[in-house]
Amino acid sequence: MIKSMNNSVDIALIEPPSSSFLRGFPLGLSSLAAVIEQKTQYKAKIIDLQSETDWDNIKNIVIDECQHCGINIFGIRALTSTFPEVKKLSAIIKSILPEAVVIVGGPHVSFYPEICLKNNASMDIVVMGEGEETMINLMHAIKKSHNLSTISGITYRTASGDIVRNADRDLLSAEQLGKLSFKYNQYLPYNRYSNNDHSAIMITSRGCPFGCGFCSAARFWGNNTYRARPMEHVFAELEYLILHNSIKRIYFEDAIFNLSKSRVMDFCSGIITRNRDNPQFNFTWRPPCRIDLLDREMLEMMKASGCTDIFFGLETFDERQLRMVKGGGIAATSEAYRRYLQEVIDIFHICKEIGIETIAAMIMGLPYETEATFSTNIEMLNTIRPDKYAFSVLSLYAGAPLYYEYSREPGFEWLDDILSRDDMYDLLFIDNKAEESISSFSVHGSRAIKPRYVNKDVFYQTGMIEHNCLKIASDFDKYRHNLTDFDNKSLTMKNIKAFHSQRLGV
Ligand code: B12
Ligand code: SF4
Repeated sequence: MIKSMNNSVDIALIEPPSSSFLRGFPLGLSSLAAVIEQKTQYKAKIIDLQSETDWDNIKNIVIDECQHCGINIFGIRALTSTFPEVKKLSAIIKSILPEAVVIVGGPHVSFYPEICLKNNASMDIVVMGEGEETMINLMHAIKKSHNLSTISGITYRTASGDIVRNADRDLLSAEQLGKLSFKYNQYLPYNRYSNNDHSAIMITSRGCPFGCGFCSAARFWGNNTYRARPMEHVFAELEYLILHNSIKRIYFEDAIFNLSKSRVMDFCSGIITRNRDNPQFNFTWRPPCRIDLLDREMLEMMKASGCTDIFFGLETFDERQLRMVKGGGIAATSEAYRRYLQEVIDIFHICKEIGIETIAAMIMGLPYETEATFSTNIEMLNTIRPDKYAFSVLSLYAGAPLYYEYSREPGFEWLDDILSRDDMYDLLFIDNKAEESISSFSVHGSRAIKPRYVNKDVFYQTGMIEHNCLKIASDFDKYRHNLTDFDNKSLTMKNIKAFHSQRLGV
């Protein structure tokens, strides 16, 4: 068991290296650091390695923390995309300090904690789901060499090597969320992440009730439940950011921001009133919204309170795909589907009219994808003309309903131990029947499709380029006749690749 050392920092919380070009303020680790310091006598620090690519350097950082700072407890955040780095990092920690305790948490490990520990000897404890309360108990137990058997929310390796999964932990109530500290600036300076626009990210709620097929966040945050922080707590954080940390722009990162109309209206009027009382309380903001829960009144209030743009997860406009993957019954019947499309058109129209920019996020490669579904999407994008758009290729994340559907297929295993990121995409094509034709995925169930080339090089670069969606449509038309084996029945991966290769010149 771990020795208790008299060091000034007791735990290093690490955001691992990330190959994604998206990097941001580690809110989750900050919340853990804050709660550890608020509710225990222990000290935490955050090490952000998101942009670090040099593993010698990373090793030196770990050596420094272990040998010079005397830290012997490490907590690492694991996403699916960063899991290979998490493994490498935990192995390095153990090679330098074999008696270190390595705790992992976050969306990737939470759903399969036993397998994660079984396959990774350098990891000692998995924290499942929401981490704050669990970390408080865990810090006390580790520091005092107590038994871990009574700590809910963890899976751990015993001294004899057994892997034990304890009971899940109850979620924090909305009231408890309202007591969490948000003074994160002491761990990492906001301006390190603010891209010259003096921005910060913030979350006003946890969870979402909709359970869309591709989404793991809804299950991660408590099986499709939703908890909103008390409004006064949200405003206390906003005041801290705007008035005390010179933040001028907020990106809200809630799973769903506009679940309740009255909450959105209260939020907007709260901003307007505070700004009237103190003109320094002035900022612009961008929320993620579900389009079917918006109306003109809300949009006008949002605009009046500084909302400049909205991120819409639209994903697809195809009726069958919407019915299958998008929660909320928006395509439960053909009539509902038609109403939904009209709603989308109306909301985009209102946004344009009142001057809110729109960002449309689409998913490529959902079950039943064909050239026809892709064309439907392009057509609709041409109708609504978002200011920006993003196409991503479907990723299968543990926790997402589609993941479980896929996992019922014969031959499916949780393969992460033997996978590098590259292998993962190959192995998802395990029977390879689906490799060429997206439409054949529907025949074989809801397959994961995330071909290497699409994810790593092509779609990401293309999809996130922010320009008018007409561009992609016209490019598609321009290149499609060059695609020799386009069979007009299915949009093949090969063709998508060819299309984007030509377009990007790669
Ligand atoms: C904000 C956000 C971002 C931001 C900031 C990320 C950051 N560094 O924190 C940006 C835009 C940069 C981003 C980027 C990406 N993101 Co993101 N992001 C989110 C989002 C919307 C909120 C995350 C958040 O801050 N939540 C609030 C905090 C409090 O929660 P948390 O970080 O999860 O931490 C809690 C628990 O997970 C747990 N915990 C987490 N880590 C640890 C570690 C230990 C030791 C312990 C004990 C506990 C613990 O305790 C914390 C407190 O309760 C989530 C969706 C969601 N609503 O959860 C997606 C999400 C996390 N992102 C996701 C993805 C895929 C990505 C990208 C890979 C996207 C891409 N294709 O490039 C990149 C990867 C970036 C990276 N560094 O690796 C997925 C991850 C799915 C998965 N299984 O891996 C999610 C779940 C969204 C989804 N699609 O379902 N993201
Ligand atoms: S995609 Fe959005 S609306 Fe659907 S379950 Fe996830 S967070 Fe909720």
